[in-house]
Amino acid sequence: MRTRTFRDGLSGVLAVAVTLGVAELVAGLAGAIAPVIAVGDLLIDHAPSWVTHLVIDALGARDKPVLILTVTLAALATGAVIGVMGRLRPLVGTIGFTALGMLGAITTTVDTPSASVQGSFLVALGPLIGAAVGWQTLRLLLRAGVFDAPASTGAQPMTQRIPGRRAFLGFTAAAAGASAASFVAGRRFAGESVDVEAQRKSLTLAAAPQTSPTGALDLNGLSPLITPNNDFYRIDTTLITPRVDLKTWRLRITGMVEHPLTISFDDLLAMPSREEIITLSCVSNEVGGDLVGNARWLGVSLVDLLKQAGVKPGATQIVGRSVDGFTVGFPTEVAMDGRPAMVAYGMNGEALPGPHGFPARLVVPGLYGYVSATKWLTEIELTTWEAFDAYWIPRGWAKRAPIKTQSRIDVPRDGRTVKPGRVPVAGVAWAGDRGINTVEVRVRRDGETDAPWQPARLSESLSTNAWRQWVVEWQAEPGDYLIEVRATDGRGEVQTGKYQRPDPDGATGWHRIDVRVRA
Ligand SMILES: Nc1nc2c(c(=O)[nH]1)N[C@H]1C(S)=C(S)[C@@H](COP(=O)(O)O)O[C@H]1N2
Ligand SMILES: [Mo]
Repeated sequence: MRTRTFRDGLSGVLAVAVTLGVAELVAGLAGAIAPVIAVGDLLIDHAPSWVTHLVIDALGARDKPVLILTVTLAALATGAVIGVMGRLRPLVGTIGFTALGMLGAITTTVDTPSASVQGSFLVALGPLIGAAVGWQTLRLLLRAGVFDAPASTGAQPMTQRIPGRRAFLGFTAAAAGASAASFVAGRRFAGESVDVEAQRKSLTLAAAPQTSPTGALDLNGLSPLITPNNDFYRIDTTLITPRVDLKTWRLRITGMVEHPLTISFDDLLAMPSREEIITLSCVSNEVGGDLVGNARWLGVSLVDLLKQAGVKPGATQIVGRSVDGFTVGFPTEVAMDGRPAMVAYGMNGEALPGPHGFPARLVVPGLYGYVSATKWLTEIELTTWEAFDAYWIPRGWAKRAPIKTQSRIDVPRDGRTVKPGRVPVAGVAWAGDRGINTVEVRVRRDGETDAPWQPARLSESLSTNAWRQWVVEWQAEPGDYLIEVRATDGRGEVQTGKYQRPDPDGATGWHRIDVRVRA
């Protein structure tokens, strides 16, 4: 009996594996999202934000693979239950696989990026076909799995034929193989449908030669003045990076405008371009954290685009929409106040990398990314401030989100022991679109309550929208020390030392490190 139960469970697991494999295959062929990903995305979008925070805190960058694995294991476990219950009650199998198919069909339809698929009919097809094939697989395996059935167990609908142990093993191996093969094929098709790297390479951009800026500080461990693309932090809600096809991509400008526009990538390239150095920061960045970077962005001025469309009076909010359904919203007056907000298609002299929003994204100096920096941008909608709340707003984050003044110590690292003598203390400081005037450092012996703030030497200011590097030469004597940093922005406002956590509108407080000096 126990081995029978095991075989039934295994049959159910394999039947669901076949379902997932076939769904993946059809999704790959149709350019749709695999159901496991779709369910994961919906969990991300609908989980209470405290759950999301717990998970991200516990798992860090591995949260996405773990989520995909969890959804897969949950599906397979459901299969085991359906298998065990389904032999005696075939209706359980029918209902179970119908439910799995429907769940997959609905979630993939909701989750599939609008830009990459023709019709949602095709998208829903994958999970439904997968479920049908999986259900038949289950019936076959359950029937094959009863080779040790005593003849007298009475009328059991699926136990008429007794093919034997070897047949069961053969069928399970075939099911496992079919599942794996369709999964691999599906991945292959999905990868081949849009080759983002090839498209990026095919572009020639009017970017200035990417020289290291004059006046940059160069010190081991100090963040470079321009963050290389590969080191630039990455934050988004998508489980798989959207692959946008340049040929079919369109940027639409809609809503409260005189002339709604639809712009192709070639149209965008043909417009006057500008290159701006802008520091982008995530609102989730902790004091001293690394969710911040500084890049040269190449693109078209947002104001130019808005002028072409003709913003109607009363359109107080600009909403950015991504192919993945993500949205941002920021005040129209922020875009119009002279700061170089743009639709960017280049980053540090290259086409925008896939993970950073290829082919185009919004970049608005002075605003945290979650209210402004829409990656894989597809629509800019003009509306009123009251009419719409973007993705993160109902999840508890502030609707107005200017970047707060922050400074970070890069060297020495927190907790390090250094040799006495001349020790450079260095880092970066940023203040949205307000610029950095001064940076000061305070070195205290452990237990000392007060010490003077010393001015740091700054790298040249690239623009008011970019961070500045800073350095102080410290004559270190043996002992234990606390080192703190604070910046003053271009308006003369000193960075507050009052600690506040990142939610709801950005962390404040001075970055502080512990350093030991030993001969
Ligand atoms: N489509 C999309 N765009 C997005 C996001 C997202 O989840 N989806 N995250 C935003 C957030 S919270 C930040 S901080 C920035 C990060 O941009 P980066 O990944 O290029 O550093 O992108 C913004 N744009
Ligand atoms: Mo963010």
